[in-house]
Amino acid sequence: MRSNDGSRTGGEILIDQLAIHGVRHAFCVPGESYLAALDAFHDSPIALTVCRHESAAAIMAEAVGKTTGRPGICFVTRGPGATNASAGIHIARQDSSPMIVFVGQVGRSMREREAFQELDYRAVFGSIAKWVTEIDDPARIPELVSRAFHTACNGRPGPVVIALPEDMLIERAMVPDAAAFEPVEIWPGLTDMSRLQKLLWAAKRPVVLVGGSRWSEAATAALARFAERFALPVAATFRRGHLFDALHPCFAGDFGIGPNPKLLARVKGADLVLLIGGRMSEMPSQGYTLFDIPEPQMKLVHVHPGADELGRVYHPHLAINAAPTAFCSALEGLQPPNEIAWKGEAEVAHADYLSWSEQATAVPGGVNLGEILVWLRENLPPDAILTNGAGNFAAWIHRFYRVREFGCLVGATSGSMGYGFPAALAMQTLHPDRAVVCIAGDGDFLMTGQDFSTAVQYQLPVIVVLADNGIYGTIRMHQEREYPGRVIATELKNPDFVAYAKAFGGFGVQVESTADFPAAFAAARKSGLPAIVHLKIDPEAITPTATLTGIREKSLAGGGGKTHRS
Ligand SMILES: Cc1ncc(C[n+]2csc(CCOP(=O)(O)OP(=O)(O)O)c2C)c(N)n1
Ligand SMILES: [Mg+2]
Repeated sequence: MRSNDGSRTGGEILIDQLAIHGVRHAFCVPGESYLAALDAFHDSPIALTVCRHESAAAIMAEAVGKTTGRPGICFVTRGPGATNASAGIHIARQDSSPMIVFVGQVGRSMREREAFQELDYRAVFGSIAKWVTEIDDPARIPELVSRAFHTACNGRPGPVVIALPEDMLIERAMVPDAAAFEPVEIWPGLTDMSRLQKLLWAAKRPVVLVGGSRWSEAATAALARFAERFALPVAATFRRGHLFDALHPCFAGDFGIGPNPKLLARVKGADLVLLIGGRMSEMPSQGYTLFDIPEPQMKLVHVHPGADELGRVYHPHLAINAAPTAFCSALEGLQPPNEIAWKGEAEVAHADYLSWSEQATAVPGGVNLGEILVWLRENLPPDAILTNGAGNFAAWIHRFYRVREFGCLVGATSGSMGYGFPAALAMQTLHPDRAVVCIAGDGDFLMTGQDFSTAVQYQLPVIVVLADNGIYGTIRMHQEREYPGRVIATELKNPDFVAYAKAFGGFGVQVESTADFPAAFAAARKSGLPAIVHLKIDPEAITPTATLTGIREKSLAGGGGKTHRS
């Protein structure tokens, strides 16, 4: 209850700051450690979603940060609540997403006694979060929360963790609010842009790679115009397919795990690579084999909002410290050469992409995930949002689905299983009128599948297309490659996923043949409920082009594996 003497509790001051900074949604698992903050939500305009597990709550917040560019907000209790949330915090770090996690803390007078669920958050999250702090004085909440918003968004975005001692949240203070924050734009210098222009004028075989965060719809549109004017092939790095329309005539394809060999050859053969926003980390760099380290064999122009990322792994020929938003708008000022040396290459690259992704490959079993992704790309509206976690099933998404609009593919570049389902819930919360489809593996889904109840509770009609092959397929694939025939700890005994969906109050349908998918999907949509479309996938169909037995036999013929990871 608000008092009328002008003073506010720490909890009230805190939630007021969130509203001022533009927060509309927050995600939590409650704890007695932050009851006073919860109580302040009661009268606030912020919609609070209560979840079943902190990993889901943290992933939902991360997905909001990832797709809006403004910090996603999550509240968790101390100790086990905080450690449960750590997966989402790690994703926000690796994926460069702005996020603020508020964590309960023991009362100030008890600290350092290892009181009930006490943790030293600075130590626990010190190497994951961008900044960790603990607020001791309610009068400093406006200052420190304002800093948290700026820190989460500025430069390379990332997660901030703020611990809230229980007694601090009920203490009263008279303190003015902070002003609303805005992320600080980072513009490239004029010299940067004229050097880039010179490099482009001298190039023979340039390619553009896009990734990272700090993009916007306007930035992707500006990039598309630049690509058209310069006839440049543009590829999207691992799980960043939403940064370039897959049917744009300059789109060269998805550049993640197992890219189109023609695209790989194109990037390897480029004399100029313009890398915008990404870090070119392990997955897109094909295990750090693509560019020589530290001196890339081609001219690398690296555009990144975080100054610390420039020269961290690769020494760029030209380093531009800029956010993709500002950089792409500055691209409008560049002039293409009169004679484009690489004329026609974007068309060839796009044709290579189209033929690589056009038709699903044949796989063993009654259900072909590739054909289902082809059906989805042809039948979902262009603004439908696809989300995914990690597992081999994702290979079919990246190869066959065609992402058309900004924000329409939401995945974890950190490869965190369990990501897709909570991310779908977050997307449906932000966009109640859009179709949201989560493509999940059987292992992947059950890492956060308990929050199916959250979908039902908040009437979020997401559709999970669940590729059930009865194994932790990715690991089994590596196992057969490295230790052929020695299967261990990769087999799964699954629940009846249709009954699972129904037990929670959702809709479930099983698909045993590809031809049955369209009707099953239509029934799921028509139900208006959170739904699971349960695909029975043959475990032999381990990638779009390889079978488990094939991998095992190849490995046995080659002398028993234990060669290398790939
Ligand atoms: C949180 C987490 N734990 C473990 C892993 C290691 N891992 C990567 S893929 C995978 C198996 C995925 O299985 P499933 O979701 O069934 O997909 P499939 O590969 O069978 O298509 C595992 C265990 C991970 N990436 N993330
Ligand atoms: Mg599986």
